[in-house]
Amino acid sequence: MNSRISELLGTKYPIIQGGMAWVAEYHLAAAVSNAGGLGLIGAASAPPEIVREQIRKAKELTDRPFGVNVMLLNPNAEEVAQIVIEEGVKVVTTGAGSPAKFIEAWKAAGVVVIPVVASVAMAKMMERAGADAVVAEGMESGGHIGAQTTMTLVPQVADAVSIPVIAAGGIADGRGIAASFMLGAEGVQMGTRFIVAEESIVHDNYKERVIKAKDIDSEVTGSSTGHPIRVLRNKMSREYLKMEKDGASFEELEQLTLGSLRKAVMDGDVVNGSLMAGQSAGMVKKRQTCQEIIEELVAEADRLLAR
Ligand code: TUI
Repeated sequence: MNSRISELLGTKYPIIQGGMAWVAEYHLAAAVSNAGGLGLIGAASAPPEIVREQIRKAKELTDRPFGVNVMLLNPNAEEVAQIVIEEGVKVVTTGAGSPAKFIEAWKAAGVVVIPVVASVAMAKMMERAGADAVVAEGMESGGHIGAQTTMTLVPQVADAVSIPVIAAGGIADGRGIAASFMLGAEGVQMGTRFIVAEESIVHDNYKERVIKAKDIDSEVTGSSTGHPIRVLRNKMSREYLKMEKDGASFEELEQLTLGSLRKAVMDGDVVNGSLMAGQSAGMVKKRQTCQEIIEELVAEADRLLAR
């Protein structure tokens, strides 16, 4: 599994933990980095000073490299982009838009820049703008998604760019990692499997819902708003989809989901909260420490790749 990605990241393994909103806080990020992967703090819509605090706390828990995911729909993204530089963060990933205007400053500060892309066009644009690698994320992922599947997106992106490609979306075990390498990726990013990690601060109810999830429990809300979000089915998602079908406005839909991810992650409200998770939830069967997860992934992928 050695690749350009582990070299670029300065990690033992080319495995990145997704920068999930509310879920990817410093305990999880540090645990993944200590286990040999790259942990990420998900800045999501957090106030910039909270992101700074999260970075400082992660530094207390690990000497290994970790990163920050900058969510570009966040009105404070510019401030977060600056904090990442001030705090000497090694790696930045971005989501839900184009980070083009930040890349020059990040590169000048020596930050490794890895945009998440959902199309070949975006991957090429990011390579031209100076990105070090891209995460090609398929629509199997949880949260905000594009329209292509991992199986088709990864090889097309790998053919289109010379920088290394990291596969994401639908990967939750060593088989997914081995398959990603076969598709031309040199690393993987995984979110859903880490939701249930022992070090993850996610409420037990949410973790149990992920563990109990079946293959068909995943659905996509928000397609009508231009911001499709993959979640596990519950009362909230059913209400949302019904309102969408009945032609609800963007504002009405926003009102319904306001604070709903926080409700699920922090309060364990798995009925009215938003349970973001990927299609791989059906493959996530048990709680483990990040060390156990990563060791299992690596052993399984190595065995398959050696065959
Ligand atoms: O960013 C994600 N996943 C996320 S962000 C998030 S927080 C959120 N909450 C409410 C509404 C919206 C977001 C939850 N999950 N994944 C990375 C990702 N990026 N997936 C797809 C994309 C993407 C899409 C379009 C990247 C670039 C892009 O470019 C369009 C353009 O031309 O700007």
